[in-house]
Parts: sequence; structure tokens; C-alpha cells
Amino acid sequence: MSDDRIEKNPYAFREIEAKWQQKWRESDLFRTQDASDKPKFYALTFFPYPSGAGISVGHCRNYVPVDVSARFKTMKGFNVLNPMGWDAFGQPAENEAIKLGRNPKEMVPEYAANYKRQLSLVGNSYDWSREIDSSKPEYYRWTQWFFLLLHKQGLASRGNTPINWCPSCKTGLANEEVVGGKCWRCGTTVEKRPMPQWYFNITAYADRLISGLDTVDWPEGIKIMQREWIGRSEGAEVEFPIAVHGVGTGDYEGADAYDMSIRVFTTRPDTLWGATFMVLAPEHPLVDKITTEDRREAIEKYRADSKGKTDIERQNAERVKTGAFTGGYAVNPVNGENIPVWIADYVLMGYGTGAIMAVPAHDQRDFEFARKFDIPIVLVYKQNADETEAAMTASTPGGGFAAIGPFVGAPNDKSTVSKVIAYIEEKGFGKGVVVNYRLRDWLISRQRYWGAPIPMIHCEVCGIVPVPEKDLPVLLPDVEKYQPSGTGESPLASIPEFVNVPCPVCGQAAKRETDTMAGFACSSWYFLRFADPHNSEKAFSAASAKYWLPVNNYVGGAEHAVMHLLYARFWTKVMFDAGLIDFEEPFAKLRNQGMMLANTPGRAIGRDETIEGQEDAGEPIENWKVLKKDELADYPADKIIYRWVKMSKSLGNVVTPDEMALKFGADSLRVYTLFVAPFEETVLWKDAGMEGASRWINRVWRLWNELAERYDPDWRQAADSSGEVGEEERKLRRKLHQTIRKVGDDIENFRFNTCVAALMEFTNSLYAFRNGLEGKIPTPAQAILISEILESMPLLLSPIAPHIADEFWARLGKPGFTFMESFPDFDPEAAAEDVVVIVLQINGKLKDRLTVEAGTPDEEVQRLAFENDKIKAELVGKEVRKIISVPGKLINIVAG
Ligand code: ANZ
Ligand code: ZN
Repeated sequence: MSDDRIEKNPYAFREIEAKWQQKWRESDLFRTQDASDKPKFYALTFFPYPSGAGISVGHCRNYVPVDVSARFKTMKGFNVLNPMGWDAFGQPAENEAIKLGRNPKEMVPEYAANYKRQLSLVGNSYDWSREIDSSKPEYYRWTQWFFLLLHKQGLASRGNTPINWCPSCKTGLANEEVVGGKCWRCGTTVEKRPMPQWYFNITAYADRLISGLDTVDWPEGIKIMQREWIGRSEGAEVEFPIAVHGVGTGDYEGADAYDMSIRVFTTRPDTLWGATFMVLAPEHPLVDKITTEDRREAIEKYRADSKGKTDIERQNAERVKTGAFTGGYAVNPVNGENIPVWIADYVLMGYGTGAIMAVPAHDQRDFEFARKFDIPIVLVYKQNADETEAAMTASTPGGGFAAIGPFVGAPNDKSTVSKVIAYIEEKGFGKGVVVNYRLRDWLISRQRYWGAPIPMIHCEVCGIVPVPEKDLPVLLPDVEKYQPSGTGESPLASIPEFVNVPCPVCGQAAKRETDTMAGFACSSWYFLRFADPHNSEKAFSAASAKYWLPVNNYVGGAEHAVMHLLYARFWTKVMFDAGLIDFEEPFAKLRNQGMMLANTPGRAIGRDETIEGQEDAGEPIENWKVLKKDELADYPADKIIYRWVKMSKSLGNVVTPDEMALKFGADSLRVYTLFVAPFEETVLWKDAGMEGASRWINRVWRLWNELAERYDPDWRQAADSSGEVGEEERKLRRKLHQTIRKVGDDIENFRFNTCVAALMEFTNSLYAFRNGLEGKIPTPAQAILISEILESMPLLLSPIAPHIADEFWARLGKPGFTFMESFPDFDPEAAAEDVVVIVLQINGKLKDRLTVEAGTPDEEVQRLAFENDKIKAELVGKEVRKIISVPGKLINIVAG
């Protein structure tokens, strides 16, 4: 196209995008229909906490693809729910409000409005009539209602175990919020504090939380993390009869022949033949009975010493093993041997049965203990035939084959464990059991202001009483000072008007619970509220939940694997059990978007003189200080190090959608976000990529407008009498229909990058075609094809670049919006590649035929020929001497 034409027709994206966004708003285009004969589709992104920083282009990595699939599904004839709302309660909002000296009640709506503006700016098709805010009474009233439901079901209770306390956040934390002993929000080392707290009994659902994972389409990594977090450990309980003090009793006579036995829990019953001693927790009730007189003093002393130690200390693998011998013996049921019974603090009373069989050959703690106290070691599994106990320097938990017992030769794996469990059950030595989960109950109370008040009342007479449902919501009072007190009490405790209430049961003076619920309570059911956001009678109607749920496509970051995603599944199961809903898993399909990193300038602290300017000089992150834009000039360029880090306001490396929409347009930003990498991959933000996307949009704009001069609205009628169809048109039409097919498939499968690539490729083909037309009058068939393409392109582009799509549509003289049109169906005949049939011969005799795409390279055809079943069968035992190939026709294999 001549430059002259470009000048006359530049793509004025700013005006055009603003115009369409306004038209969409005015026509209420994205309002969801509640009742519809269409199949439903529910697309959802983790609802965000609206931070003061607003959204960055990094956030677009989940919002834009979800919007593309929602728009696509709408055009495919689905009734689509694509809502947005605010996870507004919780610490991030409260911390920011404290920092700014603001009231979160005023601050949050402002921030939410900014998010809404930005999300609309990138052209997202949310139904804003369904906007929800978890910090509004009309929402948290139902969060409180769910608390009462959990309480009614016996799943919310006060517990007294020492809690995880973050001294910096000044609140209790759930186990899921403690990462490597530190607070997940602020990184402060978490302490244990004895404080009565509210717990949700999530452990009661442990098995269902595991089995439900088999029914959902989620990334395997997230499923594994959840399974491991729940940590179901299976094993066996085995009975070890206690022998007469200090004296061997000879052959094992069965547990009944003894008046006592020690029951142990083991995950490795297959190592029973190597159990050479037993260990009881010092607190174990049998210790007194077993201990012989000569050992009593030593045992008492050991017990006294271990009293002050915490479980964490006792479990520390680094500690030198300590213990004391009771003087008693037990019988190993599988071989009748007498083995000594010790006490040691590495065995905990609160786990399993508080007693273990010790297998020093295969358990490291037991190994260290045996070496220290000179107790025999017996290998059950040998790594090789020559392995000896004496030469061991550490235990061998895995590998090898059984060298003793009835299963000699069996591998050291789960299959042998199962066999041994069957064996001990048959012999009556014990039974297979599941006794332990790593998962702990979910600590839900927070000593913070900005959350839903826990709707309970403490009465001296009646105990802890739920707030009657009719009195909900328990409103979060306005306060002057809402900073966390650090005393272990929430700021609400200092407001007498809030605290003092009559007991709903006896009417006497009572006190409200002053803790609030963790923000994760709000996000455990919001996906249901979107189905029925304005219901004032219920959290949601049964019919709306039945129609819209479960969520079809759920998108968010992998960091919530064992928090939000586990909690929401738990609440859903509780709701199912309460008969509120008819499904057990809230999110049928989950996808995790990749992060967006920005190349961020900084400098090395302390050693700037030696650093050369380069991308990521490998400087340890703690020696690296981010330079804000206005500081850059203070350092010579070669003293600045660049590294790729997550976009965040605190690092000053945020690129906003606002700037990008202004500079390149929302459609370009969408295209870049989708095209830059596969959806799940981490992405490096590059301005050049943004420019590339914008160039493509402009190319499309110019070409389409040029061709539009030849548009014939009646092309379909003309198509019947189009006359001769040339090779070039046939090829281009094939490309068009292949592109339609690919765009649809790719969006369905979250392959947004290849979807955009296909559109770009089609643009190239179209340019080539157009160049071939230059200076000629198109044939009737060509004119028809051009019109077909002009109509298809806006629809194809619509989910991805909706503004330019609607502009094209309007320029064809069509009313309405592409969003309301059907996504084009591809014509399978037109899309089919040309094929050729290749004759396959051996020694000149026909064996089979092979159908391949025309133009398939010869090596590929030969490869397929050798993979052909008949050819393979015929060639067995023969040597290939020669391959004769006639491209596009025949392959003859000479063999003998
Ligand atoms: C024999 C054995 C042999 C074991 C072997 C392990 C390896 P998880 O997987 O965490 O559930 N155990 C049982 N109760 C205990 C307690 N109260 N305090 C400390 N340790 C205890 O761990 C289960 C294993 O931890 C059990 O299996 C037991 O040691 C130990 F080669 O029994 B095992
Ligand atoms: Zn903290």
C-alpha cells in the first residue's frame, strides 16, 4: 500500500476504542441473562484485593485471557457469566490504610473504582451489575451466616492448642499461612502463643479433599501440592506383647498370652523383621508399668528433663539422640524375639500411638539411636548381597530387596508394604490403618479490625452462644483507632458499645466475640455469590447455584494452591452436605497464569565499583537495591545492574495498562499479553513486544480498509454463480477456514499465543494475495472471497481485539456488536489440506496405501511408510537394501 493511503487512513485507536467502550456501556452489552435456554459458561478469575497501586500489565495476564474465553464462549452460543468483584477485607487493605492514616471503609471503594476503570479500559466484558465487595455488610452478613452454618454442623469450635502468632502482623495465622516457620505476608518468624482461638474443622474433610481432586481438571502440580499438604499417611498398627521383665519367653505365643502389649503406628510394617528395639514417648502411660526397679530412677530423671521441651524441638532431626532404657522387653511378633523397650523424646505422645517400633537399618533417627546406645541393627532390605550392618554409616530408607522374612526378594516399595499388611492381618499381629494427616484444623480468627466479626457471644451463664440469624449482620463498628493492639485482642475489644450485648439465650449481660474472620473466609464462597449477587434473603438461591456452578474456567496464581483453593473446596463440601448445592467441587477447570517480570535497574550495595552494566549480574538479591527512575541519573550506566523481577509498586517497576492503552491502544495490549508466551509461562515484559503487537494491529487495519472498498454485502447470493475458482483463491480460503478452526481450538485450550500467531499468519497470506491482485480487476470468485474475508475477520478478531473488530463490523454497515454475533463455523471441506495417496510396495508388490498431505517432505513419507503395520510385519527378519521413492506417488522397499 502506498504511504499516501496510510496517511489518509491512520488507525485512530484512542478515539475508536473510547467510542466502542462507551457504546458497550450505553447498550449494557455485557449484562448476563439469568434465565436462558442456552448452555451456561462460568468464567472466573481469583477476585482481587484492589490495591492502591491499581493493576499493572502483569495483572492482565490473567484478566485478558479469561475475558477472551468469555467473549468467545458468548459468540459460541453460551450464556456466559463473567463477573468481577473485590476481596476487600483482610490485612493488605488494613495495612495500607494504616500506612496512609485512612479509614479502610472509605479507601477500599476508591481503590475498587480505580480497578474497575482500569479493567474496563482494557476492554474486558464484565457484567458490572454483579460487582461484589466482601467488606460490605450485604456481603459479609452471609460470610457470618456461613460461620454459623459451620458451627451448627459442628465444624467451628474453639481450640486451645498454642497458635501460630506473627509478632509483626500482630495476629494468629493458619498453618497454611506459615511458610518455613515464617509469616507468608511479612516474612517474620512465627511464634507459638497459648491463646484460645476459633478453628474450622477442615481435617474432618481430609479424605474427601483428596479424593475430589481426581474429579477436576487442574494442573497436576497443584493437585500434588494439595495432596501433600493434606499428607495422609497410611500404615499399620502392630501389637508388641510385653515379655516378663528382663527374661526371654521363647517363642511368640500370640498377643492374648500376655496381659499387656504396646501398640505402635508404623508406615513401614514391611520392616518389622528389622525392629530391634521399641521406643515409647516419655509420657506414655505404659512406661510406669514396664520400668524395672533398677531403672526407675534413670527413667524418672529422663522424663523430668524432657518435660520442658516443645514438640518442634523434640522433632529436630539435628539433635543428638537421647533416651533411657526401661529394663522391659517386648516380643517382636514376626520372629518372637525379645527387644528392649526404651523411652526417648523424639517419639511424640500426640502422634500415632505415642510408641514406635524402631528399625535402625531403615530409619535414620532409629539408626542414630542404635549406634549411640549400641543396639543391634538388622537389615531387612539389602542394596546388594554383600551389604553388612557393621559397615553402615546411615540408614537406607529406600532401595534394595528383602533379605529376610517370608518375602525375601521383594522390592523396597509400596507393593511390599501392602503384602505385609495382609500378612500381619492374617496372623493377627495388627491391622492396616490410616491414622495420620499432616493437615491441621484451619485457624480462622484474627485479632485484627478489618474483617467480618465472628458472630458469637460469650455468656457467663450459657457459654458461647451463636448470634441468632435474624440479628445478622454483626456490623463492623466504626472506630477511630483500628491498629492491631498486639495484646492478643482485636481492636474491637476496646469498643464497649460493640462488646456489651445481652445474651440471646438468657438475656443477661454478655460479651461479643471480638476477633474477626480471616480474609480467606470471604473468598471461600464468593464464586456462589456472583450467581445471585443481590439476594437479600439468602447467600444465593438454590436455582442460581444450580444453573451457574461449578465454575467452568477458573484462573489465578499458583501461590494459592493450599490456601484459597483448599479452603474454598472445603466450604463447598460443607455446603453440599448441608444440602445447599448439588456439586462438591467448585472449580471444574483451573489454570495458573505465568508471572510478568520487569527488567528493573538497581545497584550492588557495597561493591558498585566492580559491577559492569549488564542484565542480571548475578548479584545476590539481598545485595541489590532497586533504583527508582529519578535516581538513575545519579549512577554511571555501567554501575547499574538490570534484573528481571516481578512487577510491584514497591520496586517501582510497574508498567500500567493506562500508559499502554494510551500509547498503543487496548487491543494492542491484549494482543501482546496473549502472544508473548504460553499462558502458564513466566514472561519478561518488553516495550518492543508491545510495539510489535501495535504494528500488527495497524497492518490489519490498513489491509482490511483497503480491501473493504471491494466489499459486496450480497456476496453470498453471488457465490453460486462465481465462475471458475483459481488455485490462489482456493488456498487463501483454505487458510481462512483453517484459521477459524485454529482460533476456536486454541481459545478452548488456553493456547492464546498460538491463536494470535495463526491470525498473524493469516494476515501475511492475505497480504500476499492482495499483492497478487495489484493492478488487476478481481475475478468474480476473487471478489466473493474478499467479501467473505472482510466479514469473517471482525468476528475472528472479536474475542481478542474487540474494539477494532466492532469498528470493522460497523464499517461493513452492520448494526450492533460482534459480541452478539456467532463465532464463524469453519467449513471442513474448505479447510481440508489437499491429500495424495502413496502406494507402499515391498519388492515391487503392493502392500498398502498411505494418505498424506500434498507436499509432505519425502523423509516424512518414508518415516510413515516404515511405521505402517503391514510394512513392519513384512520386514521382520529382512534386511532393507534399497528404498525407491517416487514423490507424491510411490515408495518401494527392496528387502530380503
Ligand atoms: C517403623 C519405621 C521403619 C518407620 C522405617 C519409618 C521408617 P509419618 O510418615 O510422618 O506418618 N512414628 C510413629 N509414631 C511416632 C511418634 N509418635 N513420634 C515419632 N515418630 C513416630 O511417620 C510415620 C513413622 O514415624 C512411623 O513409621 C514411625 O516410624 C514414626 F524404616 O515405623 B516408622
Ligand atoms: Zn506477619
